[in-house]
Amino acid sequence: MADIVTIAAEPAPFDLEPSRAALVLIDMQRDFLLPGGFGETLGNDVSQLQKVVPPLAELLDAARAAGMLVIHTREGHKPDLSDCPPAKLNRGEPSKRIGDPGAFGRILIRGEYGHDIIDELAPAAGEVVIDKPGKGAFYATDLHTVLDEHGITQLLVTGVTTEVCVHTTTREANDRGFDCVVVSDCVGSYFPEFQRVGLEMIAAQGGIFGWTAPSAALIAALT
Ligand code: TIU
Repeated sequence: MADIVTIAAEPAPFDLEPSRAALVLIDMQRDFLLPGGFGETLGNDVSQLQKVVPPLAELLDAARAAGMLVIHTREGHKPDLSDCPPAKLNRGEPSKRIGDPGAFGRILIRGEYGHDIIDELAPAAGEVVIDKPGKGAFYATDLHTVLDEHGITQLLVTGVTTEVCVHTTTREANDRGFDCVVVSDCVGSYFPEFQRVGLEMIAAQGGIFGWTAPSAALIAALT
């Protein structure tokens, strides 16, 4: 692996150190991307997220070929919902709630088909999968320990949704001392306006909690 590669990023160039960087794919689950899952029960147009899949599959290939650590996360809960606080379970007026039967099994429940990652981005043998009950990937998980064990200091953050789980995870990671590059075409939102502003918020104020860069810049650096 190359030592350090400088990539074009916002708000400033980013010195990528592939041996100390992990590719993080957040919640690329059927329940968020396919009709009938959690995203749709919240009233969202799930087709908005599909455009993330091709560039993210390419970036995943490049990261694997470069030998980078790859980490997948899944948002979801135990079948008895004991790890789902009422504040989350009862929020809003969804057509169905977490744990209800959906098109792909019980919604956001671990072990159900809909809770798992889409086929195009299925974890390879040996890749880390973090099951998380919250929006952030650090809350109630061993993600920080895993990153420390691998000597990781930089995260390439991808997945869905930009303004919810991607933002929460990136903000938490920044507070925990990780340098985060959010990959602009590999994160997706149900709301185009939130996608645009969500990316701008990261790089604003001199990169207040991270950098943003397109996947092409990262793939070029890794290959
Ligand atoms: N609803 C929404 O935008 N997102 C979530 O509920 N979870 C994630 O972002 N993964």
